[in-house]
Amino acid sequence: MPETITLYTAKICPYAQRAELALEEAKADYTKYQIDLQNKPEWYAPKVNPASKVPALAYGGPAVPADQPSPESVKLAESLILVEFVADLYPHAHLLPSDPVQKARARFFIDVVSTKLVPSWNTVLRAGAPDADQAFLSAVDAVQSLLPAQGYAVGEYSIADIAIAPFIARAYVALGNEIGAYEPGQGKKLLEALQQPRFARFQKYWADLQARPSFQATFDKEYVTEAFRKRFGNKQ
Ligand SMILES: N[C@@H](CCC(=O)N[C@@H](CS)C(=O)NCC(=O)O)C(=O)O
Repeated sequence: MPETITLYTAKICPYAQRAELALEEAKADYTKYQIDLQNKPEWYAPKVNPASKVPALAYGGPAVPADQPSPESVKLAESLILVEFVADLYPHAHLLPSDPVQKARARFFIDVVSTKLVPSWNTVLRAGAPDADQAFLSAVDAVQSLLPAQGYAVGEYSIADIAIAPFIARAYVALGNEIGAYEPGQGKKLLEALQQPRFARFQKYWADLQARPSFQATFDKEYVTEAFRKRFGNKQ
């Protein structure tokens, strides 16, 4: 029986949503504590995560309020590590495929998300570059090429789907609202590009990810839209 779990999270953060998705999928009993990233509590870095980032998780130790973390609980960080930790704690949720080939495929898919999709999306959102749109579309293409004919990233829902869903969700919010480091109008153009028939399999995959109750329980679209507008909105 797993010990007490407190997740330090923030609704805006795609990495934090990964940890939430894993806990929801596992139907874990846990406490969620929102960290205001613009005004972090002074105890957060010294007592929970020295990197001062979300997500972080406190595991075990005595029952204490989330804002008074105990030195006796284990503190863990890094979204993908937390997702695998939750998968290990709750094997009945089958988040980590038991078949070695499927497990390797799930991890390979995550590698493509980490090395292609996330960096290219961050360039569209934060930095801008002449070929940013094309790089993002080619990352989506790379993801799509790994998808089986139907189902999730490796068939059954897994850590691979948890790794990607929060980033696709925020990409749609940002592009649909013209939020990002690009000229106004480019967001809609990129969305239209994603609607092309060549991305039909990706579109179906995204629909399947959104339909998941765990996704609905962990993605506050209105909140993320407003938070993104404030943080990454076009200044012109
Ligand atoms: N590699 C980390 C990245 C986590 C991360 O960058 N979180 C951001 C929010 S999305 C954060 O907490 N940044 C610290 C800050 O904003 O001060 C992970 O996968 O968990």
